[in-house]
Amino acid sequence: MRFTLSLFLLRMFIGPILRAHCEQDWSFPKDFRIGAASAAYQVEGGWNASGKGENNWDWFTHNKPWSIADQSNGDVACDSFHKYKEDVAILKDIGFNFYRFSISWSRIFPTGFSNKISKEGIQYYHDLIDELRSNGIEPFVTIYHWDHPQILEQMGGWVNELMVDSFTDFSRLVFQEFGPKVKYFATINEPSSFCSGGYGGTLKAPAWNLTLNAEYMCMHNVLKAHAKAYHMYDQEFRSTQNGKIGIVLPCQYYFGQDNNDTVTPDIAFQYDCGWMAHPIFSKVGDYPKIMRKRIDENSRIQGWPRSRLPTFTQKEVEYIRGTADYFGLNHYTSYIAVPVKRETGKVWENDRGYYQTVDPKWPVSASSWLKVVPEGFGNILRRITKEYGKLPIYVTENGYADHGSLNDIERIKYYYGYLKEMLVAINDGCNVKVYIAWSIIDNFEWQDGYKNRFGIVHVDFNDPGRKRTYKKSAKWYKDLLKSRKLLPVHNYTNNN
Ligand code: PNW
Repeated sequence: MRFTLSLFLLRMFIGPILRAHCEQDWSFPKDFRIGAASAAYQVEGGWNASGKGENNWDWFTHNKPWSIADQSNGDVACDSFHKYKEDVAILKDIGFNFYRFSISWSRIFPTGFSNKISKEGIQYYHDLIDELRSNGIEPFVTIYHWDHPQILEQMGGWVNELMVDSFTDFSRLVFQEFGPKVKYFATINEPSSFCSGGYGGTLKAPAWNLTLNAEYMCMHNVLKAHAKAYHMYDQEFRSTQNGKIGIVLPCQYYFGQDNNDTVTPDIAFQYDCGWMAHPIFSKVGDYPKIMRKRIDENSRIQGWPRSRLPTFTQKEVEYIRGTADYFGLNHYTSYIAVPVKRETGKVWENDRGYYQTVDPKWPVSASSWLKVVPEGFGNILRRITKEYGKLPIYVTENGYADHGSLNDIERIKYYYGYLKEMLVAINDGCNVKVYIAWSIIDNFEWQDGYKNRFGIVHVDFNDPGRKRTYKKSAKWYKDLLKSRKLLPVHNYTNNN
């Protein structure tokens, strides 16, 4: 009894002192800015409000509901179309510096084309931006986060080069209308997610499942569309609006099967990240050499008349190269890249020559693709810096999925681990200037519907009022933003 009591006292009093000494002071640099994110289709709802046109995700979820885990859709979602003031109040109360959100294309161009503009659609974004600014929160606008007018999808979507001009028209309107009040733009969110998931696979709209074919064509047009919007901003808007514009790329980290294999992780980096980043951020531009070589070779062996990986002209290579003021990085998880043996003259497996797996020891999340690997975050920041130089990196998304618990300690642990690795990477010389958490509120998680939740604020999707409730992680962020320091997880594990 005596022994237990003294042990208890020892833990009560000595523990915190010991911990305080062992824990480093993880402060954020002075000019570092922290925000939270969402995307139009995932939060807005109001799918046909105020004359909004039908988009590809409206069509996909209404016509192929079996594609979504809980057969749900974004018709109402978080109802942020009506409740945006509440969202802004939450952002302000937690203390975020940034709000990254996207513009619903078919809310602005209901017919899909730029000759008919919805005044009400535009007004919604003016109201949201004004509300943010009057509360001291910097708006960060993603022009395109996966939803486009369904008519454009019927015409082939991103596989049709027509999309390049359609996207440019949409971007021009966004700059004209919102540019005077918005200093941070991202053209397109995560091209590989919808090119591979939507045109190459079945996970995202339109689920064409044309693997290793349509996804390359999609990316080709995305890169052209991005570059065209960037040049337009440069030539027509930058001098008066003076903002920053870039693109948001998902780059995960690849470890080798063992420490001796440094080659396969490198190849995996080029396929996962370089496919989008090399044409824009490398000194020479164009697709990574390894992709060119392996896909050209596979296409030849398979009897295609030309490579399935399209080619840019030298003029196009130059036009796309350097079209970003920052590197927008979405990072969530890591993988292990395992090489696949190949005989001369045979095809490279998956065009890549490796497959990806995970370490069973990595902690899991509610999303099957998301394992918790904080050191991978530091590694990818250092890898991007090494590969593309010191351009500022904005972490535009990072977050953790569970099933919606308010007591979300695992999410706090995730954020603590990942942010700590980011601070180490900054210390190592990575030029990271912005960090944006995904997501401010629970929302429509694409093919996972409302089953998997990324919010630091809970949303009750059974309540017509879509009540918002802070999770523990929201309180953690509030304390972090006040102190501008990483706060130890153990302070939040008790019921405080
Ligand atoms: C992002 N991966 O998608 C999207 O930008 C968000 O809209 C989405 O809600 C969020 O992450 C969570 O899923 C990703 O496989 C999808 O590594 C897949 C991956 C990463 C990001």
